[in-house]
Amino acid sequence: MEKGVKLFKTWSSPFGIRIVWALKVKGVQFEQIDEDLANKSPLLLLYNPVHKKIPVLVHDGKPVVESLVILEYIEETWKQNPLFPEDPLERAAARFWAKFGDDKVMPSIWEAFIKGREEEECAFAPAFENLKFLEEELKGKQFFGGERIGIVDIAFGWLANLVPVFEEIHAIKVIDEERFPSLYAWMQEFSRAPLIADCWPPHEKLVNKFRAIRDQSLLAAAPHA
Ligand SMILES: N[C@@H](CCC(=O)N[C@@H](CS)C(=O)NCC(=O)O)C(=O)O
Repeated sequence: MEKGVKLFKTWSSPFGIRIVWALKVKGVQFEQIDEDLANKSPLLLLYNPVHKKIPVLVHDGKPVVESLVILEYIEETWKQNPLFPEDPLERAAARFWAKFGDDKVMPSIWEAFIKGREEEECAFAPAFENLKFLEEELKGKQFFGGERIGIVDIAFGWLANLVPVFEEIHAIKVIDEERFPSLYAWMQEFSRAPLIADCWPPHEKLVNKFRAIRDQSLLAAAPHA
C-alpha cells in the first residue's frame, strides 16, 4: 500500500485550498498534486470516478472525496489542533454553516459574478441576503470558531480569497465594511493568519483566471447575430 498523504487539487480551487489549510493547521505533511482539469490524470479518474473532481485526499492509498467530507476525515484522523468544537450542538451548527456556504452562499455569489454587469450591485442582492446571516453569526467574534480558526472559517475561506477578486473584476464592493462590518473584519483577520496566508494563491493570477472565465461565459450567453 502506498503510504503517506497526497492531495489532488488545482492552484486556484476554493475547494482544494480548504484542504491545504486544514492539513497545515493540523501540521500534517502532505504531497500536493496540481491537476489540469482540461486533461484530468488517470489517477484522479481512478480515485474519484463518480464526480471526477478535485480535491481528492489520498491517505495510505485510499481516496476520500468531497471537500467537506475530507475536512471531517482530517478532523477524525489527526486529533491535534481540533477544527470542530467539542459540544455536539456546536458541532452540528458548524456543519450547518459549512453546508449553507456551499448550498447557498457560493452559488449566489457565483451567479452574480458570472451573469451580473460591472458596477451593478443589484445582481448581488440574493448574495447579500445570504451574507446577512453570516454577518449575524460572526457578530462579536474574531473567527466563526471563536478565538481561533475552525472548520467554518476554513469552509468559508474562499470568501476572503475570491470575493476581493470578484470585486475587482466587477468594480463594486460586495463585502463592504459598512454593510458587513463583522464579515469584513473577519476577511482581514483570516487572510492575515500566517498558516492561511502562506498558501494564498496570487491575487493578480486569480483576477486573470476569473476574468477569462466570466468573459467566456458572457460570450457564450450573448445572442448571436
Ligand atoms: N462539491 C465538491 C466540488 C468540487 C469541485 O467543484 N471541483 C472543481 C474544481 S473547483 C472540479 O474539479 N471540476 C472539474 C469538473 O467539473 O470536471 C467539493 O466540495 O469537493
